[in-house]
Amino acid sequence: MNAAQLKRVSKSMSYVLRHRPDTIGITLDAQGWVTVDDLIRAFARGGKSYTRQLIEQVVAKNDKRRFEFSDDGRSIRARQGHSIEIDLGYERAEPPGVLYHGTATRNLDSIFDKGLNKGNRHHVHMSTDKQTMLDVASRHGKPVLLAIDARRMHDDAHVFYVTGNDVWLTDHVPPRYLTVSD
Ligand code: HQG
Repeated sequence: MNAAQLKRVSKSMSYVLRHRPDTIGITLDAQGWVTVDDLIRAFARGGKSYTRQLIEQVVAKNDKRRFEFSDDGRSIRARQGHSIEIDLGYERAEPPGVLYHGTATRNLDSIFDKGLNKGNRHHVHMSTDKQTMLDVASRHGKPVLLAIDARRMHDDAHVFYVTGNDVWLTDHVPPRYLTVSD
């Protein structure tokens, strides 16, 4: 399977595991899990013959480690990015001093007015990795990197969560903690 094909499988997995499990007739449990067998059967009903081996490949090769298996390997879920109500059990954590968020330049006025909002997602997404955040920003338009004074936010009692893959989450970033980064 080539990279483009794996990406297509990854996208259809993202869609059902983060947003619309109902479209293939599955339900996720409260923590977002579904058994791999149920997922495979549901895809098959819709004409997509994904094997366990293929799904394992997607989980292992995914650039942003979007998916994870349960410890016993029987179930699978998306690690973040849901629009449906899921309790992912993220750990509250003390953030590094500075985090980055990539956005499109056309959003800057609004962001420096209202702060970073979570939009359709459950949290604002940030990372220590500038390049990843620039790549994320490029999906939206001309990219620009924002530095977030996470240390000061933390000191001011804002809550941060970390996922297993250097994605940091918070509810909202007020403008006073933001600067344009190089
Ligand atoms: C912007 C990917 C105007 C925000 C990546 C962003 C990421 C505002 C867009 C993850 C705003 C929302 C998340 C305001 C925020 N005014 N624009 N007040 N506040 N915005 O896609 O952060 O590929 O929902 O800057 O890895 O781009 O899905 O969020 O440009 O970690 O696995 O509104 O998605 O992961 O866009 O991306 P998104 P995002 P996946």
